[in-house]
Amino acid sequence: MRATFAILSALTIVSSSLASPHSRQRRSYPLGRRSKSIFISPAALPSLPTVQAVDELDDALNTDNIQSDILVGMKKSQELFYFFKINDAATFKSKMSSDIIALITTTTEILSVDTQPVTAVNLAFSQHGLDTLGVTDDLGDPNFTNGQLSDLTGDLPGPIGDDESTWLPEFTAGTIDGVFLLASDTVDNIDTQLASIQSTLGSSITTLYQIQGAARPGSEAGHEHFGFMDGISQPAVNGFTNPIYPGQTPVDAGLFLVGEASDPNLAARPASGWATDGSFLVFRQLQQLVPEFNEFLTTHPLDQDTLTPEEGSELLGARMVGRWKSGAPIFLTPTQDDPVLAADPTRNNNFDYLDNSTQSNVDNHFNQSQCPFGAHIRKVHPRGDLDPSVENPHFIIRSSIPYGPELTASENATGISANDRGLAFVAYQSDISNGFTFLQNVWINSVGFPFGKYDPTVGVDPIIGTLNGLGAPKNISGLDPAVPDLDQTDVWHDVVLPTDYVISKGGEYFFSPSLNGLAFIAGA
Ligand code: N7H
Repeated sequence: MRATFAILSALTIVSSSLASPHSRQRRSYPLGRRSKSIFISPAALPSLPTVQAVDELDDALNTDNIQSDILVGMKKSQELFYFFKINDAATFKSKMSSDIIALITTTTEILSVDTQPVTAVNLAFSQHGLDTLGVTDDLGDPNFTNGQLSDLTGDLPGPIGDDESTWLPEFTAGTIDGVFLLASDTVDNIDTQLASIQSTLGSSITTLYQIQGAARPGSEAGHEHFGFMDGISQPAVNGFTNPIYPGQTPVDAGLFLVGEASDPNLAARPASGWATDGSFLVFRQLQQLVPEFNEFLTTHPLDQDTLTPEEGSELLGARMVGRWKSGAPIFLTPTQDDPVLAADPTRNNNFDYLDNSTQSNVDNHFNQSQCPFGAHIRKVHPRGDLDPSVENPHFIIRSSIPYGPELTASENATGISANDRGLAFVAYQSDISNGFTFLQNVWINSVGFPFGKYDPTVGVDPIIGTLNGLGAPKNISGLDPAVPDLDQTDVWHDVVLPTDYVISKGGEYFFSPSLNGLAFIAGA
């Protein structure tokens, strides 16, 4: 077990001969340390483990070597994604060695306020970037190698329904070499850190694009722009998650970290091992048409005797997502929100779709009255609808953050978006074709998944699925819980969504190396 580390004072360089196993603590912080966490802390989200709790695990991961964003999830207060091109590989690598690697925040450091820097810094590279830096090893992930743009036209399955016409030119140019992820509690802190990095790297890089993410204000913190609490459900990572909250599925770290237990592509990784403890970072800018989504809900309330039109609209939104806006899962509370349940992370994720205890006379596993087969969270995590051996390889760790302004009064009044807002979507996995692209293509966009046998027209995911091309109407079954005749199949009323409310603006695939991996790249 690793010993507890002492709190280091800012501006102190402690000799590397100290006994603490957490070597990443032993360095200076030119821009200081903080007294308030980088993270928001909505009650609905499970807490992160302490370093001590990780160390108590027999198979504890080397959190000193893993960049800080990979395992922690969606809790950042402010986060900047700074995409850049490398002009001068030799200078860039030299500055990496002399200055940049010392700035990179480790998982150990992010877990305690005492050790968090003022601004957390992570760094990841595209294949184009690794090529530019002279790294010749194949990382064993063809989606990463080809880049996200090639998914639209290439041979490998990419996000079905995606279309270059909605992509930003910054993502279609195919020139992004890397991305810095800067996280803090204020934009000022982030700007200061970015200016320092830019000054260090000088003309060896060019800024290509930046997107500033932020937790939404006040009581909306943790909610994405449609209004739903996000980041509740993450897999439990063996060797890291401690305690495991009820409903979390423990899976081996190799599903997310290259080279760790159960890495599905171990044999294809670089033989020298430098990629170990790195992870593939899928970035997508997903624009959300919030006033249009709200307008659709308002004008199509589910018609239930006991509900007001407002409640009928709220129920429709909840059934599209699978959770109420509060975060309470509709499978546990199908007809009305339960904010107390929502705020309790020991209960708000504790369910699977096999459980029929809430309506003992109905087999809920094959019945959509409690949760539509096509609800977003059931499509992307079908909790018991499939055998765990089939389901578990497709877990991802989501580390997204909302971007863009709050709705204006005029957008509310017109029902038309006048500002760009959405989700800066980030997912980590060790195999993109098992994680992100599998979820998009095989589950989200399959009309018959899950349970086409019981309802052949489940439909695509009502939040992020596309059918018959971008923006085309899509029929979703099971959203209307009006009690069907259970002796028949496919008796569920279809709800027709007239258009897509989430639009891909593009993205890129990156590799977020370990600290050792960054040192290898700097020396390549
Ligand atoms: Fe989703 N939303 O607000 O509707 N997502 N998602 N997602 N998502 C989840 O359980 C949302 C997107 C997953 O384990 C919640 O933490 C929006 C993509 C997965 O039960 C909400 C967008 C992909 C889960 C949303 C978006 C996923 C999940 C419930 C785009 C993968 C965990 C909160 C703008 C390709 C499911 C929670 C589980 C949950 C929303 C995108 C995947 C509210 C708005 C692109 C795996």
